[in-house]
Amino acid sequence: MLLLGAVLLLLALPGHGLETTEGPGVPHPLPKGACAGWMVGIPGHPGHNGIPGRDGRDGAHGEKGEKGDPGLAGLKGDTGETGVTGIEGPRGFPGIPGRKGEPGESAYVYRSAFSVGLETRSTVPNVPIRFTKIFYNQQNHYDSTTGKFHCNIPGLYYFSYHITVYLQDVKVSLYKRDKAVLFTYDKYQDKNVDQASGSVLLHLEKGEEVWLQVYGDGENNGVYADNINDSTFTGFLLYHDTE
Ligand SMILES: [Ca+2]
Repeated sequence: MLLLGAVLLLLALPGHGLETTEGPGVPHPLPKGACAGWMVGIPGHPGHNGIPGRDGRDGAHGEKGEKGDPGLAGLKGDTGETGVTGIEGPRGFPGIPGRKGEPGESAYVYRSAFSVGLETRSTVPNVPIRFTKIFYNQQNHYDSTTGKFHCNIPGLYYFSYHITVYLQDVKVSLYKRDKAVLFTYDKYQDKNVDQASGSVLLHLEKGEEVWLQVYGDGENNGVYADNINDSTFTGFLLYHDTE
């Protein structure tokens, strides 16, 4: 009976209504009748800017850009390997002939030749036969006044003779430096014309002489010549000495 009497007392207190939250720790709200007469306050100053926020995330990839300008030329490269040899070209045109050369000296220096014949049959034994019909004697190494060939160029010489034999036998010799080195004998046949001949190679030193001579004391002196029969004596240098 006592508890029920307390609740009823509370419900009977004015101004409390249903505000059941009221207790000993909660301030008492101002009475409505007292706020109606207060003035509105001055607005406060704006606050300070805040601290900048953190960086945002990376953006999406952009589109591909345009092609750039060409770069500068690079350095010159190394020389390449030698190529394969090509095919030989066609033959060229003939060149202009060169000038005629000067005459050489040795060509004339080493010439020596003669070829002579008998003009009359009057030959004397034991002396050189004088051949005075000159076929060739350009170097004058044969002396027609003595009938002797005079060596001017040391070397090897070729000599030959062809004798017409008439009326008498013939014995002739080729002489070199007063010595007979070659002999030819032909026996005359009556009422005939014979020939006697001989040839030889001789090495001669400068100054040596060669000639043809009737051998003996005149008993075999049938060496003959006339308009249609010749007796000849020939000689020439084959090789000159090289030293
Ligand atoms: Ca004979």
